[in-house]
Amino acid sequence: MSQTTAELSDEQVEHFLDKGYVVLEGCFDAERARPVVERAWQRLGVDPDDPSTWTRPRVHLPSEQHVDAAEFAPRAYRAACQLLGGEERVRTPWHWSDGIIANLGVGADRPFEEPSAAVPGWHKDGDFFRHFLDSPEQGLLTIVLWTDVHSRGGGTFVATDSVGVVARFLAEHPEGVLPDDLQQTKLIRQCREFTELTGKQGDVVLLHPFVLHATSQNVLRAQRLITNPPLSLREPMDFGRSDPSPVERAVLRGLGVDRLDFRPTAPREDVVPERLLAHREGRAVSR
Ligand SMILES: O=C(O)CCC(=O)C(=O)O
Ligand SMILES: [Fe+2]
Repeated sequence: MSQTTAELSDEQVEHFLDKGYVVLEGCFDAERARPVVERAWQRLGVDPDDPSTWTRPRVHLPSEQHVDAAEFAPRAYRAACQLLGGEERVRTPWHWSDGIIANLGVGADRPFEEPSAAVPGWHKDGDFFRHFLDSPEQGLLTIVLWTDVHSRGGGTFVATDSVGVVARFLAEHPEGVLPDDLQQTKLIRQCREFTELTGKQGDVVLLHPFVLHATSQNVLRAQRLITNPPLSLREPMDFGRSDPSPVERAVLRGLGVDRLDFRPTAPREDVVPERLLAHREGRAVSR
């Protein structure tokens, strides 16, 4: 990618390589967010200003409408393309849907637990495919903040040293790993650094697809609406090319090598998760 189109500074790219994520502040304003947020509250069927109506602590709404991120949040779009090695490597358009994930008080009935390997729910995203080290389906993990997200108010927990852990696991399994087999505590127990992602409405967090993360408690019972619009690659990652993307470089760094000739030993495969079956029928998922 040429210098003139680089959205992220060298420092931001280094933060992504080191911690597995980068936060882009103010990618869209309140006015643009309003219709999406108002519709989300309607579809949730609750009064945003009256937490006594929030009977389901966690709801994942199906996607009904979408916008093109390139138009809606061009800085986030450019930054995502940069991390993936350029727009030509990305499956476009990048649709941002209204498949809102609401955390309206998960675990509000018990004291807040700081992020650590001991909290439940750590996972790598991508419940819809067999995972290989070079998988193209989940090019980046992304978090769009549709409301402010406060500390102890449902900010997603992330393990900031998980990219290397997951990279080593996938490198040891060239036959691929099914989604359920990736959600094991064995991986999170190898991680030592954890953080809570907070921010303002309009912020967008771009994360390495190998970052382990977990839903946190929202003991404040604050409004917390996010989406995770996935972004995929046109081709599998290539760890042998002369100009690896920051996402590819993070994998190489995690494995402690400069280049790698990786080849899957089993076919790529789609998996249909219960979440997708429910969403195809227009049902929200609470869990
Ligand atoms: O709700 C959150 O904070 C995280 C959600 C998540 O990681 C997921 O649904 O895959
Ligand atoms: Fe996730």
